[in-house]
Amino acid sequence: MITLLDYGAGNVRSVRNAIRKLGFEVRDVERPDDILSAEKLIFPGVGNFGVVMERLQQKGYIEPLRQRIKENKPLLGICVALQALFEGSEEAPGVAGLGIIPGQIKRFSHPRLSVPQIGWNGLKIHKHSEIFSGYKGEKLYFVHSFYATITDENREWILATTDYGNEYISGVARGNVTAFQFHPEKSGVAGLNILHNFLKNGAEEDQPVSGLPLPDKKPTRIAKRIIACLDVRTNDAGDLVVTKGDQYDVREKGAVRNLSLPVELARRYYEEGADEITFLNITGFRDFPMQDQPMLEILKRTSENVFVPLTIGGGIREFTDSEGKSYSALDVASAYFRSGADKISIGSDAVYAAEQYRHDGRKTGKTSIEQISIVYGAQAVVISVDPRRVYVNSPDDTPRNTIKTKYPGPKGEAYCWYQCTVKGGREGRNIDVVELVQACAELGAGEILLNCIDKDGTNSGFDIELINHVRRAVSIPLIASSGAGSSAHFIEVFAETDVEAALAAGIFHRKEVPLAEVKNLMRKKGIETR
Ligand code: 1PR
Repeated sequence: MITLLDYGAGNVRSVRNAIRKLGFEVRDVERPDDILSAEKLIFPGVGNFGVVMERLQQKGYIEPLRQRIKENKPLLGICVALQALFEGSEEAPGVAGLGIIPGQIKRFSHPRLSVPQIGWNGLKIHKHSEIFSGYKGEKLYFVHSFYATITDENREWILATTDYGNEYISGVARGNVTAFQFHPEKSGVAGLNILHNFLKNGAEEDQPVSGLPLPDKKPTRIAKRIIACLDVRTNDAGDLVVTKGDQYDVREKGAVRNLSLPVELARRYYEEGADEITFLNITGFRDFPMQDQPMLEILKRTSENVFVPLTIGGGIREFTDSEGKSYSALDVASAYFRSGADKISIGSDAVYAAEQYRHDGRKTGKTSIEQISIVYGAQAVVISVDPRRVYVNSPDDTPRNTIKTKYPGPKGEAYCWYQCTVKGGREGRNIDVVELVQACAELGAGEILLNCIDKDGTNSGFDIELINHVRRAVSIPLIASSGAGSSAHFIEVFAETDVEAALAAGIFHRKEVPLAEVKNLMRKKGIETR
């Protein structure tokens, strides 16, 4: 029996699912005493350091946690839970951590690296632990903006370190207490194996583990991610299907294209090695997700078998239902997180939020981006951008941000700007892609999913000009999307732009290009991959 400390932050469902998948039962901490009496305790954490500490405080969990650690009872901390073991964090100045490990949590601030770190990175292991039994050095999934600093005072705690700009602590252990910055429950088979070692054995350190390279001093490198995207909507028969459009038109001979069933397809991509899976409820702007329970159901069922990050978008906005009940965008996002999402993606509502922010010139704290980012952390908020090219003869012809293009417009126009759209490309707005992403990043978004209506479904390659235009504008991670037609297109986008990830839909759905082929070519070309 495994005990889970669910204090209402982030996606705990995945941890629960992973424990069950590994054949163990889970019960929740209901009272502070349960923390002390648990045989094995998992302390997960997603989101803001200050929010986590406040929730622990409110529930009376701080002292029992300290006591449990003092008594050397088995505990596995994940992500912010590792950070909570330290004295404090730049994320919440003045808020005390548990103070078990000397040292502070700092924000990544490397000029050439995007923050948050989102993706698959390696470990340098500093001491033996049973928890790494069977671990062969695979990359594991990290998502965080803050990191634990290495000092002389905390060296005895260091189990593993990772490099992202600088070297930081990615694993700590002493006796039966272990914590990781990465998410074992989201790190595929390698992560599940680490979790299994804890569930099975505990994590007593200093036990010799055969065959483990120790310590590996080569710097670790984050992988470029390959994301499979499932556009989901109800077809005319009322079934929720995976569809795929050409430049956002998903109908063929009048009917919605049906390419597969969402849960089954997501599982296939997990097994084939996708680094992440995204669901976009493409009619979410008109169907309200809290009433569209099938979408939540899809997420719940997918997260039972898929142990890589799941993003879901569509319909995240405030809403009043027919009975007059109001839901905030945060309520909608929370329902998605509780159902197994690691990140949510906002499309139309991000455009309205950015327009409002640019108009007011100040943050109100009320936009969907701000609300969700404050509670779940920037790393959980993706902005899905649906831009379309607008050609002009000269930058002077528009107040928008233009680029000189290698591909002139229909009348030979040498410049273009990218107009943002809402409602799945159905309505163009008076804001360009640079204005949008900058405003969203300032409001607290943690990642940009950059689609391109002109390229979507064309198999002609990513829009490199658009991607570089946006890359120059923001320093949060960027996912290139729309247009992938071959493995070579992924090589091109990673060689010619500085994106962290590339996403495709049609070629994977139609089995034209297997995910493994993309990864193999990346390896051959020396592009870091998982
Ligand atoms: O506005 O917050 O409700 O979110 C709706 C979401 O649905 C947005 O993220 C928007 O991008 C998406 N969406 C709306 N309509 C469509 C459509 O296709 N008719 N799909 C749509 C967007 C784009 C990508 C696609 C890539 C790769 N699809 O997700 O998967 O372009 O395709 P490819 O590799 O086949 O070229 P809200």
